[in-house]
Amino acid sequence: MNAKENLSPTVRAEAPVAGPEQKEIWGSDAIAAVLRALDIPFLALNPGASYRGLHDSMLCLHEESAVAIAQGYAKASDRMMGAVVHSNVGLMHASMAIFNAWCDRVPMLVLGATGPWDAAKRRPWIDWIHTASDQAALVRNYTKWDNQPASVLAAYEAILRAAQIANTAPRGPTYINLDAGLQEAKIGVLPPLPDAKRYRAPDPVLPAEHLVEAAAKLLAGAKHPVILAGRVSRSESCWKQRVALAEKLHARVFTDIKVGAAFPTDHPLHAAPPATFLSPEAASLLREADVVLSFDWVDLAGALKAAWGADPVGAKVIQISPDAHLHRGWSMDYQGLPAVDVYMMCEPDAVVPLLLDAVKPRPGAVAAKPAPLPDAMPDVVSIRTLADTLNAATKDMEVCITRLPLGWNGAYRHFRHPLDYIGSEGGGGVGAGPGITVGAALALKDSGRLPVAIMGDGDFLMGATALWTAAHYGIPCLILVANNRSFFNDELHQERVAKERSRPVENRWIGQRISGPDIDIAMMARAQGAEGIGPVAKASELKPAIEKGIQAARNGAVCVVDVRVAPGYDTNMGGSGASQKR
Ligand SMILES: Cc1ncc(C[n+]2csc(CCOP(=O)(O)OP(=O)(O)O)c2C)c(N)n1
Ligand SMILES: [Mg+2]
Repeated sequence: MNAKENLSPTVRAEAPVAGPEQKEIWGSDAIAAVLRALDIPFLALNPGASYRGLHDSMLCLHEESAVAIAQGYAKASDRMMGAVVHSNVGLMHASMAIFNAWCDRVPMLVLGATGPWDAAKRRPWIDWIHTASDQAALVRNYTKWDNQPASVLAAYEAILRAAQIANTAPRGPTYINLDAGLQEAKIGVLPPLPDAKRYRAPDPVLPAEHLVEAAAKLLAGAKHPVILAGRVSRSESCWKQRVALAEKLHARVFTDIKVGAAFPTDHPLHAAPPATFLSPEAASLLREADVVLSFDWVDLAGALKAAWGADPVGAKVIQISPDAHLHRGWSMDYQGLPAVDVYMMCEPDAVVPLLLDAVKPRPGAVAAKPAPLPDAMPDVVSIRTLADTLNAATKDMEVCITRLPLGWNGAYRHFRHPLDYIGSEGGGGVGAGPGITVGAALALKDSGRLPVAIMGDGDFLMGATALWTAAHYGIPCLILVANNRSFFNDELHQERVAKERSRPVENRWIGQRISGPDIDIAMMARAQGAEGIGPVAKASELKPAIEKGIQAARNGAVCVVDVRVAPGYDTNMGGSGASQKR
C-alpha cells in the first residue's frame, strides 16, 4: 500500500523508490485504496508477515505504541487514526492499548491479520501459529465491532462499516482482521471504490424537545446548580458555549483530570482542582447542589456517592450521555448506575446550545474558593517544583499537556483552552504515556502549540520505544519524566497493607523501587535519536534543564528530561485522602 500519500507533507516521510508501472492488482492494493478513500490521516504500524502485502505506514517499535499513538492523535484532534498490528501475537501486544482507547471512548480503526484462512495456502509452521479461530475474540470485549472479510468487496464494506461505527458516539476502537491469503491474492481489476462520503458517521443525535424543556425547568428552579463537565470534544466553540451556559446558570463547575480539559480551571465558577477522585472538599461542595447537570461525567454514580455517601442523593440529576449505547457485560468501565431525573442520550456538545437557549439567566453569587495548595518543599525536587518551573518557563506559550503523572495535583496548573490538556489514557494502563504523547504531538505538529508530557518513570519505561517513531518522523515533543525511581503508587498500596497488618512500613519499597542500578533515562532517549537531558537532581538545575528542553522541542527535537523527583504524592487522587489508589 502506498500510505506515503497519506502522510502529511510536514511529517518526515520515508521516500519510496518508484517501481515499474504495476500491471497486477493485489488484494492489499484494494484495501489501501479504500483506506485512502476514507481519508484516514495516518496509520501507525508494527510489521509482520501476516500483512506483508500492506506495509509502508508510520513505523512503530511495538504494537502497544502504534495503538497509543492513534489514541493520542484522536485525543488531540478529535479525528480517527488507524493502527495496524500483526496477526494474533501483534494483537496480543496491542490489547492493553486497545482497552485504554475503549475506556477513553476514542475512535480508532485497528487493522490486524491472520495467516491464510484457507489451510491449503498456509506455509508450514508460521502461518499455522499465526492463524486462530475467532482471533478477534481477543479484543471483542473492548472493541465496538469486528470482522474478518473473506473477499475484497467484503473488505471494502467491513472497513467502511468499521470506520462509521468507530466514529459514531460513543466512539471507540473497531477491529478488522485481514486474511493474508486475501491480501496476497491477485485480484485482476480493482473493483470500483464506494463513495466514502455516503458511509460517514451520522450527525450528533439531538434530544427530544420535552427533555430540554424538563432540564431547563429543573435548572430554573435550582438554587445551587452544578455542572459536572466530563467527556467533551476539543472544539473551541463548544468550550465557549459551555462557559456561557455555566455563566448564564451561575452554576458551579467540576472537571475531571481523567478526561481532556472541559472548562477553564481558573474561572470563578470552577469549583475544585480536577482530580481522579473527588477530594473530600470537592465532594462536600457537590453535596450543596440541588440540581446536577452531567456532561458525560465518567463516573456519575461514583461522584454522587462521594458527595452523599449512603444518604439519598439530595439533588435532581440531569444526565447527558450517549455512553450506555456501548455498555456490555465484560468490562465494568461503565461504572455505577446513577439515578437520574432527565436523561438525554446524546453528546453534551450537541445539547449545550439547546440548553443555552432554553434556560433563563439565574442570578447567583457562587464564587469558587481557590484551592489550598501545600507549600512546595524547599530544596527538594518534587512534582510540585517541576510543575512550578514548567509553568514559569511556559508562561506566555501555548502548551498541550499530553500526560500527567499519578502524583499530580490538579491545582498545579490551569487549563484555559480545550487543547491545554487532553486527559489520561482512560483504562489505567501504565505505559501509555509515551505513545499518547507522540500521537498528540503528531496531531499538533506545526500548530504552534508545544506538546509537553509529564510522566512517571514507570509509565515512561513501559512505553519508551514510542520515542523512536517521533524521532524518525520528526515529530517534536517534550517529555519531563517525574522520576521517583519507583512504581511509587504501589509503594502506597504496600504501606496501607503494612499498616493494616501491623508490619514495618519501611519495607514498602521492596519490589517497587527501580534503582540499583538506576536507569539512565536520558540515555534511553538518546539511544533512539531523541535528545536526553539529566538526570536533574537539584532544584537549582531544574529551570535551565526545562528551558533547554523547551528550546530543543521548539527547534523540532524530541526531548526527554530525566527529573529525579522525591517519592511522594501531593495529590487528591484519593477520594478519602491517600487511601484510594489504582
Ligand atoms: C500495565 C499496568 N501495569 C501495572 C499497573 C499498576 N500500576 C498502577 S500505577 C503503577 C506505578 C506507575 O509508576 P510510575 O509511572 O513511575 O508512577 P508513580 O506511581 O511512581 O508516580 C503501577 C505499576 C497498571 N496500572 N498498568
Ligand atoms: Mg515512578
